[in-house]
Amino acid sequence: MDVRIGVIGTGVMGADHVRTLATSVRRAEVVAVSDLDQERARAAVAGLGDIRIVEKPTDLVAAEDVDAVVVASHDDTHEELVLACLDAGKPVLCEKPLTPTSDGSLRIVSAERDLGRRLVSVGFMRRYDPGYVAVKDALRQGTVDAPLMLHCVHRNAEARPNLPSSALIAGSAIHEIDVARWLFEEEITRVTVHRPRRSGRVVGETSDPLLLVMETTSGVLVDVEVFVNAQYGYDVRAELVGETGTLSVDDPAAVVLRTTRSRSTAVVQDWRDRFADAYRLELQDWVAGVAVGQQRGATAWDGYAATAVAEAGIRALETGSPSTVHLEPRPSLYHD
Ligand code: ISE
Repeated sequence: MDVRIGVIGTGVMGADHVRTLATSVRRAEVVAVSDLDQERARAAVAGLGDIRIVEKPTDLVAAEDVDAVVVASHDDTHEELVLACLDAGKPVLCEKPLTPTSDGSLRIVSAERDLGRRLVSVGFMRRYDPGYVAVKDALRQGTVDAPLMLHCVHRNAEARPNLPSSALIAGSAIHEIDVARWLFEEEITRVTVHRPRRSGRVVGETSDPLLLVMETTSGVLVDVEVFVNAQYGYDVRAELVGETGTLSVDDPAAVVLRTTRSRSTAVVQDWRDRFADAYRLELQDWVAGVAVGQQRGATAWDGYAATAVAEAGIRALETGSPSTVHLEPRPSLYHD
């Protein structure tokens, strides 16, 4: 039987998920969507068959014909909606960040621990990107021996005027925070944030770019350049340095153009192009897991830990000093 899905939030990511689920994911059926903006909800389901629009998101969670929920609404709404899914005993895939503060994520972790089973997955889709997966596999096989450093680049073409500088950490670098925890299977303990000279292309007060330096439990150093007004396009790369070699992830460009003494590849415009496969594979794995009663992908604990690291980063940004990550003990529900 198909998994009947309700999607809350039909903005950029939510609309993308509705389309991917409805057209490219096996055993998935989108039955309902909900958005504050009814017009936007209607546009998101247009041409995708019989999908109803539910005004109140909590009604969508409670609906009898909804087996599982995708939460892609504003970050501030995540906690209430994920908790409602836990109350209803329904699996939920929540977009990153799980919540804006670590306290909120911890309340979700506690609710899930009390329930005694994992129903929450967090949309850290890079865990499904074929490039990052290949790096993790190679690392596991010992191809470059022990990891020492991870250099990351995270550039967006442009951001909205006056984006809070904290969003570069909580909204963008949080992907690298999750990638580092997932690759090295250990926690990040300390974060330092440097502010290079501000780009003259930034509209408003945003401190852009930023350079984060993070340390893991075993002493691996992870540096992340976040630059959200880089102008030329979307560019996400990483190079892991091991004891005997390096592993790099770059944009998987489809076509190499050779013409009058030049050789070039295109740069994509945003993350939906760059990570289209990752999003599809993430949704496919989530649906396959729901169908057999298993939680897949990043857990609520991963969401909490990433938010706690982002919080330490924001403190480091504000104070100009290194900041220690505070984590509560990990409940046994998340030990595997
Ligand atoms: C956005 O929300 C994402 O998740 C993208 O992957 C990231 O590159 C972008 O900076 C965020 O705003």
